[in-house]
Amino acid sequence: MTSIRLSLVSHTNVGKTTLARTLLGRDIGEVRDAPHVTEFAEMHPLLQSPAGDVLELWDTPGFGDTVRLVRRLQQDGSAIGWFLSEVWDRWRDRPFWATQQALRHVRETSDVVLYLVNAAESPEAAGYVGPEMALLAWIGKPVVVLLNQLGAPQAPELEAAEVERWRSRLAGQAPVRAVLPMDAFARCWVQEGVLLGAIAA
Ligand SMILES: Nc1nc2c(ncn2[C@@H]2O[C@H](COP(=O)(O)OP(=O)(O)OP(=O)(O)O)[C@@H](O)[C@H]2O)c(=O)[nH]1
Ligand SMILES: [Mg+2]
Repeated sequence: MTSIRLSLVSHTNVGKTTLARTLLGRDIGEVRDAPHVTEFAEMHPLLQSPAGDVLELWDTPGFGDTVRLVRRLQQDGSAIGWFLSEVWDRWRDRPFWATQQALRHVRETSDVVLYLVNAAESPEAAGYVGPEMALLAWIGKPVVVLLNQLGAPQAPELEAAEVERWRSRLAGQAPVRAVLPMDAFARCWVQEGVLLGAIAA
């Protein structure tokens, strides 16, 4: 029996729990338009084979304040060990506490990271993406980027141009294996099939 562990990871409030609900087809967790709503990494079986193999989907707490964290890591390369072992106060240091939960989860559990971005923002405006990719690169697990919040379906050439903008923004980021449209609200089985193909690769 094999388990493959997929982890939804992103900057806080981008839509991990919402996308988990879409992929699972049921209302797990808590969704709210606020930072740091999800507190702990949580597993939900996405697919199960009769033999007992499981494709696990993990919702995780969102990253926060990674710009400050990465600045510190650039000054001291070994600081990631310090960051992961430090005791952050869950209420006073909420962004760091949640970031630590997410990073520990990825390091200890993930086979594939599904990293969401808010595609309603331009790639240039999403300043958190660079630092968060740097953290994921340090951990070294493969990353599939999902473009969430694309909005209502657009003409195919418009959507392709948008995907291309994000692809070129993310080109050269070491852990990124694929960049795919995957909007939680505009649910589409074709997208889900493409996602499973990317995970299989
Ligand atoms: N328009 C639109 N809104 C979305 C989409 N996905 C999520 N949202 C909204 O974004 C907000 C945050 O969604 P969550 O799923 O709670 O985000 P999260 O990444 O789990 O947040 P944390 O757990 O706090 O890190 C909610 O108000 C959602 O309704 C989407 O695809 N399109
Ligand atoms: Mg959440």
